[in-house]
Amino acid sequence: WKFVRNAVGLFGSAVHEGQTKTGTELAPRALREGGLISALYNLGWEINDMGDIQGKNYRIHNHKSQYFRNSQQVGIINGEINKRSFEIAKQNKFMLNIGGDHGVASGSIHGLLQHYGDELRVVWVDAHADCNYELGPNRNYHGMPLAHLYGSIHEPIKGFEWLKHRLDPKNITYIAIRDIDPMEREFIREQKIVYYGMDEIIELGIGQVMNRILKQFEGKPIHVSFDVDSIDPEFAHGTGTLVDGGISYREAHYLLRKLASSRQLVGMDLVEINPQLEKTPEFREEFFGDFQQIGRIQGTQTVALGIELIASALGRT
Ligand code: NNH
Ligand code: MN
Ligand code: MN
Ligand code: MN
Repeated sequence: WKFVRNAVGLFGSAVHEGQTKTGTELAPRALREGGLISALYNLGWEINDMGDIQGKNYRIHNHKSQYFRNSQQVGIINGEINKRSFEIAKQNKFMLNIGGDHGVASGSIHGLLQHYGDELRVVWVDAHADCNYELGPNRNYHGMPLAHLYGSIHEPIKGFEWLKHRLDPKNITYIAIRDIDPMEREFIREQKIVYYGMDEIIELGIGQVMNRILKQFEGKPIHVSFDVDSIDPEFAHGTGTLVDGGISYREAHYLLRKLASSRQLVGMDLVEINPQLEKTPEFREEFFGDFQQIGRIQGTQTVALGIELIASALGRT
């Protein structure tokens, strides 16, 4: 695999249909308005901005969901995401997918699998394992995209006809998982999936965790799927499924910088930012004073954090 290190292809996935709260569809716009593009430009990247995929344009009337909520709509949207992701990877550019709920990751990762094949490795940074199948506990697709990619969902689902490639569970590692459903727990154990939950992060330290991951994935193209709920709610409050006891601001940036400096990072999803769930305007105003370090970032705490996380993944030191 070859890769042009200074070119990024990006698009927003303005989607909330993978779960029940509205607001995640606002994140791509909020990140753009907050100064994302100039932050990347200032890091020296050539930027191919493909615009946003609007989930609302794919609404299906009178359709019965199969398996999970909004299944056909989510399938069609992910088909679009898949196309863009593949397009970007084919040009050997960095694939940046700005969500949206985490359901958008089956499309983006599938596009990379189409280009990189079995070489692709995935680092999934999340409080959750997102590999529920059958009915799962909630029938929300954002808790299921990995089950789809692992091949655990056998039923053909309308809208997902494009989904062909599989992600071997050997080629993924989880970081920061701490709210795992019984079915997921069993799958992780059975498949011997490598994971670094909060206990492992405390015991080894994030430095050793990253050393191990980079050794495990040596020489391979790596995609990071970053769910902001991996981070402790203290630093990332604007997201729909808060789980206490997450990784810190420092650990999050460190791990992304470490992936960036491996020179193997070829893609990123940044998902689950929900600007609607952020704290009061007073809090925002107070908070924004602290965000002068990269360009002119504006927005809520979590939006500003999101821009910084992307910058770290793209080589900010
Ligand atoms: N595991 C739960 C479910 O399947 C929650 C998933 N929520 C997430 N995933 N935010 O990252 O619905
Ligand atoms: Mn997730
Ligand atoms: Mn999550
Ligand atoms: Mn749960």
